[in-house]
Order: sequence, then C-alpha cells, then structure tokens
Amino acid sequence: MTTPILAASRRTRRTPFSPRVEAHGVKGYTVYNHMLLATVFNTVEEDYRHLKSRVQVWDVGCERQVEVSGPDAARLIQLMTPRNMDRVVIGQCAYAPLVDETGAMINDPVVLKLAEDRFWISIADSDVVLWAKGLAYGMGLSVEIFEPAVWPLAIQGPLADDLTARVFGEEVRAIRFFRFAELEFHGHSFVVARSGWSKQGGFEVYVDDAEIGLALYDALFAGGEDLDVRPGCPNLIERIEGGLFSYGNDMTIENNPFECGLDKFCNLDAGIEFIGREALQQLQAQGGAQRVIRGVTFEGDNCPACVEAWPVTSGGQHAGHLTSAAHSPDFGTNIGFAMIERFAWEPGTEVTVETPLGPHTGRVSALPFER
Ligand code: THG
Repeated sequence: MTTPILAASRRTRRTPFSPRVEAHGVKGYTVYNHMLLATVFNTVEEDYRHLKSRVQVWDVGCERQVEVSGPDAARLIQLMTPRNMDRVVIGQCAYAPLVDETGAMINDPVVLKLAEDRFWISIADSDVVLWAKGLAYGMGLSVEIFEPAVWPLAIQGPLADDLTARVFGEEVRAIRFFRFAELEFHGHSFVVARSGWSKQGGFEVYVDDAEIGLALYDALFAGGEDLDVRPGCPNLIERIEGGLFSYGNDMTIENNPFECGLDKFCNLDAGIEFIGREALQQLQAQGGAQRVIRGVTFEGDNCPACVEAWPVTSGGQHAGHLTSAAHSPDFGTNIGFAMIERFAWEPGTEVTVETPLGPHTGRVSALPFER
C-alpha cells in the first residue's frame, strides 16, 4: 500500500513564511482554514521534547482573522457568542465559543478587542467569515467584515520570554496571559499577545506586513541561536497532554458548548443578547450535557494516528468515541480525548478503546490530565 500525498495548490493558501518553513525542512503539512499548517519538522516526539524544553517559532498564519469593525461591531460579536463580552477590555484576548441558533458549535476562536468598534476573531478551522457576513447582511448591521492580510507567528516554549524580549524589548515580559500590547520592530507596530496553542507559554505576533514579518522571522532565528530556537508547529502529543481541543477533531457542529466543557464561557445569566440563547437555555433546563469531552489514558507504547473516530465501550456498552490520540513519553502511556456518554464519564471509569490495532484497555480521566 502506498501513502497518498496531500497535494498543494492555490486553494491550499501559503503564508509569507512558507518558503522559510520549507527551507527548514518541514516534513508534513495539514490544511487549516484552507491554508497550509506544518505538522512535523523532525519527528513528532523530537519536536515535543524540544517544545517542552527550549523555544520554537511557529508559522500559524492559518489562524485567520475575521475583522469586524464599525458602529455595530460590538453588537455582532456579542450576537455570535454566549460569552459575556461586556467585560472584555481593549487589549484583551477572549476565548469564546461561537454557536448557531440551535446552540451548535460554529467555531472556538480567540477574540481580540482592538478598539471599542474593532475586533479580530482569530478563528479555528471553519468559515466564520461567511456566517458573520450572512448575519450582518440579514440583520442590516452597520459593520465591515473581511479577512485581513494578517498571519500570526507564535513563539512557544519555556524560553519564549527570553527570545521575544531580545527582539521586541523587555516590555514583553509585562504582558499578562491573554492580553496584548502593540510593540515596534523595524519601525512597524505589531500586536503581540501572550497566548498560543501550547501549554509551554509564549507569545503570538499578529504579522500584518509580510516583508517586515520575514525580517522578524529571521531576527528570531538569528537572535535565538544560543537558545536552540527551532521551527515548530502545534504538537499533537503536547496539546493532548495540555488539554487543548481542536475544532473539527474533538468537537464539531454536531456538538454544543456544554459537551465541549465550555460551560464557563457561556454566560446565560448575564442578560446579554446572542444567537442560540433559547437553545442553550433549553439544553440547560433538560439537565445540560448528556456527553462530554474527557481525557482517556489507554495501554500501549505507541499509538496510530486517529484519523477517524474510534469507538469506546464500557461494560460492553457503547460509551462514546475517541477523537485524538498519541503516545505520551512523559506520561508513559497512550492518551487521547473522547466524547463520553454520561453513564461512563466519571473519571476512573474503565473503558475499551477500539483502535485500528485492536481493543486497548483504558480509563476515563478528568482534564487536564493528572499525572
Ligand atoms: N491562537 C490564536 N488563534 C487561534 C488559536 C490560537 N485560533 C484557533 C484556535 N487556536 C482556537 N482554539 C483555542 C483553544 C484554546 C486556547 C486558545 C485557542 C487557549 N485556551 C486557554 C487554556 O486552555 O489554557 C484558556 C483560555 C482562557 O482561559 O481564556 O489557549 O491558539 N491566535
């Protein structure tokens, strides 16, 4: 059997950093928001070790921004999410589930408040721009909506503060988690946020100038040689260990935010107006989620890629499906996320995971995983 390749074309959009990523020898790509996203540079295990001990620069240009600006911008943003956006201040990033009128998950972006009347929705992998434009048109809102030419560049790992400070100055150290500052590099002002899709700490620079962005990319590598800076990308093992969910993998439009463990970002009592309010209230009145995303640890010293959901059973009964999986060297076991039915969701419940290599015994775990 041969392994098919995933062909690139104009539709699999490149980022300004793609030539650098390829010069660094990227070994695998996936497609995210119709754009290229690296998946591995050395091996997933080596990338993981390095991410957890040093610092990496990630081309996450695929984290597209949907810019919403104008007199009705704040109203539209609030209409799109059950999270209370009243409390979000300029300079803040807010993780915010987006739901439709049935309470179904549309996306789970980070929303940046740039001004009272200007936001970036930093999206996961679904076409939020079309939903937002449809709402604005249908409701006659006074807003401008488009995907700006912005490509986030993430600096992640325990040495991220040191590397970022060398390029942007010591001010970066004062940026709090999920806040951003506007900092200069080569005379250009960049949005620099303390955020990123790993649990190792770091920043995301929202690059809105391709040419200066490339100079920034090169400065990070030149300035970080002694820190062993390397190119990287979201790492499957690290993000499962850290409990970071991936839209399209661990949750889809088939799920509501309660099933995704996003209850704390649903402020149903805040008196805010959002699409899907009745549906979420009804779900809550019916007892909330009947299934939820849990961690699962299961036997094995290697783990195939979870490219389709794997059935999970408990006591011989269907108990859900596993959606992401990897072997964790640091935990010494296979780990994954699974959508687990109520009867089996108690941490500690014994389950069987039907992997492509056969059934593996496992256990439901709270998230984040406890070691
Ligand atoms: N950065 C940016 N855009 C993004 C992502 C990102 N868009 C797509 C995707 N990632 C969105 N999903 C997530 C999921 C989790 C987090 C960020 C983006 C995250 N959550 C914090 C945590 O789990 O510790 C908590 C957030 C909070 O408490 O507010 O970091 O990575 N630009």
